[in-house]
Amino acid sequence: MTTTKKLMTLERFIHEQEHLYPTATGEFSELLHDLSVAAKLVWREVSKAGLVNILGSTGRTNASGDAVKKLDEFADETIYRAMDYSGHLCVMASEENEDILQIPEEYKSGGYVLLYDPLDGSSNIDANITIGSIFSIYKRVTPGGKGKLEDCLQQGLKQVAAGYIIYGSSTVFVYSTGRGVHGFTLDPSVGEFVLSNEKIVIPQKGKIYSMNEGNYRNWDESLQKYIQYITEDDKTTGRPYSLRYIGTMVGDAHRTLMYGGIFAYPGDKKNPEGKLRLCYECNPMAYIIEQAGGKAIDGKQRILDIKPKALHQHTPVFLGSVEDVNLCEEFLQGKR
Ligand code: AHM
Ligand code: MG
Repeated sequence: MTTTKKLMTLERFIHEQEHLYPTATGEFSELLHDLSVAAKLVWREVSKAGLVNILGSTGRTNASGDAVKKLDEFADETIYRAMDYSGHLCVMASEENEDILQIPEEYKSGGYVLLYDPLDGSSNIDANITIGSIFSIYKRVTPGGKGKLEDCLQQGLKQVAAGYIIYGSSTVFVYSTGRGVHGFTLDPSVGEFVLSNEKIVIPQKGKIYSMNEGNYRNWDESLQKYIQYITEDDKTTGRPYSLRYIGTMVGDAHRTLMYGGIFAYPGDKKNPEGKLRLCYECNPMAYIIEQAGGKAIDGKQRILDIKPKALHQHTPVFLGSVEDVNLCEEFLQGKR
């Protein structure tokens, strides 16, 4: 035997990480394992979407008023069904459902809470463009029995884990349990996620901005000034920035995590709270970005400090490299 390099699957990594938490019961590891199974089932369906009659709208709208695609429904049900039986969760909530999702009567209720966006970027499905699933795990705050809305409406800083699965040119499972951010790429030939990016660190500053500039006219003047500034020519400060926008938060945030820069979905004159949901999209992404050494704010405060009032609440979001978010914040607060 000549090599000592570990073949690090997600399974093994989770198992080895467990030893870092002396009080760990293994419950939490099982949750992450079940999520990875759900991710593979969703990936399998996403990757053959063009082959079977699963594309297109069902004609219904979800709790946030968006058209629901069939793959959204599949992902929503698959994640719920992969997670409902373990006895570790007391309640779930999904972007596709108005109310909290109870654990079926026949299964035990546990100490954790799962919030998820089953298929983010659904408007991109028909064009074969990157989509993803996002998740957030909290400890329950109610004493026992069935979980309640209160368990789901916790500040993002209370997350004990968060992550996403990006179905792109390859499928990558990215997660954090508060000790850095790690990425695992799916090897489809064996159906295993293998460690590809250990301890991901976001660059301090990037050269890319990512926001739907079609909304420019409705943005606040302070944000328009920021865009004018970063698109000016000045090589000494790394300007102009390049614009990249997929329209799938998972994809845009993942690129920002890997390459640095800023991703934002601001509020505007039509939608002061923006489009993205605090509990399903912004909190988990803010957790990942902070864990990787970046920053995530709503323009006035840290995303993770916001106390949610409703499951489907929206919030403006600006996240990415510390220097880029700091600069944007200075503009937003009228300091530049
Ligand atoms: P959804 O597909 O889960 O409904 O998420 C909303 C998506 C985000 O992924 C993305 O950042 C945003 O909507 C894009 O919105 P827009 O088309 O207004 O730029
Ligand atoms: Mg979404």
